[in-house]
Amino acid sequence: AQLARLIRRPWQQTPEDWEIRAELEAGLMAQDAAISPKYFYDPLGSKLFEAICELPEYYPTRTEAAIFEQHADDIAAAIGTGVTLVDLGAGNCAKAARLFPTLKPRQYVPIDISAEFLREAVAGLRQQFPDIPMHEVAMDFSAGLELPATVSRDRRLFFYPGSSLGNFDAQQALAFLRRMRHALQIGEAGGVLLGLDLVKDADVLDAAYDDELGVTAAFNLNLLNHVNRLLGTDFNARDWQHVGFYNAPRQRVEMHLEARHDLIVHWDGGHRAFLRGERIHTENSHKFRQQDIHDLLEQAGFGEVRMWCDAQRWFAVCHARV
Ligand code: AVI
Repeated sequence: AQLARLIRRPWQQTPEDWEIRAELEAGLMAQDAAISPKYFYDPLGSKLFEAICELPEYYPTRTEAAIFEQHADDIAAAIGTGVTLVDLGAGNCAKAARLFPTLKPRQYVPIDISAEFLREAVAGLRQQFPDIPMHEVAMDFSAGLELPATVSRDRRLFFYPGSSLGNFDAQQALAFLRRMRHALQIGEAGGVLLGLDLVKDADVLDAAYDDELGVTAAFNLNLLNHVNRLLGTDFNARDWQHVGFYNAPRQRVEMHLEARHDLIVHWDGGHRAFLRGERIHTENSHKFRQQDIHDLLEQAGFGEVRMWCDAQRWFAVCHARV
């Protein structure tokens, strides 16, 4: 069984339960406890993220959509039509769907870790765009970008919007871009289309990640319920509070869950005591300067970088080729 698992391709692999449990356990036992942000996205977490995107304080989704709308022709001209559109972390697929009329992709390949949510989204999209072949892939693409053979290798465009690259640290982001470049070099010349959030006033960032209605708080706290199901922990979300703020020296928004009082979390085979005020680090969301983006893409081996921004320079969309 172990050998069979090793020769399976990434899209055929579901991480074994023990691997997930080991990762979560290591994070909880670390001196500075941490849980990976990929565990936000259970079915409820994916819906809460959709709700975040509707919030007045959460400007990235709206700002990015406006850039795509305002510069649609220019962006399409830079990319060219008929690409194999590989949508990384597709979620509800809405962002890519807005590009269909101008990009006219030859194939749409949405990839997401949240299998059920993805399946539902693509079912709706197939009815709306019956002429575009779609091939959804449920996988954790942060572990590898090897795609099924049925996905065309020609002129792949890796679409990674929403500043999701900012959820990696600098080393991981560079490694991920290099992996994309490597995957693109195998086929006919392709490129990447990224959405990246730019450095701005701390007030704007603090509000975007700690909104008045508490939707981001619910999104963060829901992680504990997901971990309860995955690791069998006995977290009670009511014992924790959401903390989200911009850390200017590190150029990133940080999200944490903070214990409201002294408590002990138990799971099968382990436990961890938390003092009141102690935190579990759940997410970093890095913000970029335009020069950072150029440097990062150059270091990863990409060229012909084009960038489009909104008037306030809050967000950037960029295209680059291998
Ligand atoms: C998915 N990712 C780019 C979002 C972000 O802004 O870092 C996730 C998020 N976390 C809190 N609000 C939104």
